[in-house]
Amino acid sequence: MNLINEERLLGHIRTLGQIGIDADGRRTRLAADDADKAARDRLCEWIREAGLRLAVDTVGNIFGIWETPENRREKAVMTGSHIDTVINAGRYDGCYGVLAGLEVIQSMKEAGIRTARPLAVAAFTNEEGVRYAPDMMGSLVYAGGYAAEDACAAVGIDGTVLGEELRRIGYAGETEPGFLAPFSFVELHIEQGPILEAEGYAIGAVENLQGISWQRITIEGAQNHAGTTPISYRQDAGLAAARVITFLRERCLIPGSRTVSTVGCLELSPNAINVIPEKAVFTVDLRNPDEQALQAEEQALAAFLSELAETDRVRITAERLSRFEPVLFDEGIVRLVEKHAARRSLRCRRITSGAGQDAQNMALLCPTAMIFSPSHLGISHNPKEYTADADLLACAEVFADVLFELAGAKE
Ligand code: HGY
Ligand code: MN
Ligand code: MN
Repeated sequence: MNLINEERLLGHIRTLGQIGIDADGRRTRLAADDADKAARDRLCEWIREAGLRLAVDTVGNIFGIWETPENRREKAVMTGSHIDTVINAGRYDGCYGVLAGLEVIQSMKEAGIRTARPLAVAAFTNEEGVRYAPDMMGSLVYAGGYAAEDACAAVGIDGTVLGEELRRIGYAGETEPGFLAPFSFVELHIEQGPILEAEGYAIGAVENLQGISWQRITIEGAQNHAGTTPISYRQDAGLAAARVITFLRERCLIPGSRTVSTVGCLELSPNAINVIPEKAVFTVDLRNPDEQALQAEEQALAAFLSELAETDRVRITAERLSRFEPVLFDEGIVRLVEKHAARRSLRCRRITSGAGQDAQNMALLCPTAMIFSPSHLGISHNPKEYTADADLLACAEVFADVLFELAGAKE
């Protein structure tokens, strides 16, 4: 049985993908900014059109809920993801999962299917964490891992406060986070990596997710003249930052290492061509599927920083921005994904999520797993992010089958 309205799903992905395109043609919807508001408004319209109950919680998480008098006392089968983006983003990251979840629920409702459990789709606030840390914030609050007050007090990279921004855009909801107790949670997402396509798989059954460590490092040296200052006199914050960046890459290249690390933000001041930088502020994103190995990476970096402070005569401080341990997903749901993929003759492999996901927080509450669709050339967090319509739809059908079975649905 094919449950979804293919044209409607693809149309929603296209429409949402057009929201937040700036003057330079870059798609950017940072948490609680005006573009995020526009996307939220559009999603809420679609939730209402689907005839679902709309709810917004105190940290702006949006929910579309389908419940009947017969099943409303049961725990809900939940799905969801995010519609906020990184800077200059693709159109599928997060949005695919939210819109496919809405589509499956709406199609079940329209087909007169009866379910033993309510179904709900969520769009979680600030999954990307670009404007406010930590990332995966809305689902972390929902799962009880972070206080709503702390989330609302978060100060952004632009000096704004999340709670005020949510009020400004009209998404500081009344509902308490965690109001819906989930029976299970399944998130559909693009892989954002190259494996499925490169190995010829149509779908991924995500069995685990790697740990993430985010820090902001500040290095303070001495501002001085680029021409007159002898090398031996220099306390060069820019050079010290460069040494950290190369150190991080060397750690990843150690044979057998599964660590990936990224310095995505870097600011030098005073940022003038002929002035030795007095200050470097940059972010470090460290990831590893094994918790002990991730801790070892954090310790190795800390040791390197204290040695560097000595050798380069600079002052170094590190601030933790967010930290998530690796997560194992629910074996039962992973097997469900494999079963329905096989029934649809789709080549499926088990896979690790390299990206952080809202599902990793929902796993704190209930049996949880994810489904990946292939990403062309593994490109993501980039406007060239692409998944063929046929792949989007095939994975959405398996996703529908899994939700159908978890919800105890009857035609
Ligand atoms: O950073 C991540 O892994 C995700 O895109 N939030
Ligand atoms: Mn995502
Ligand atoms: Mn992302």
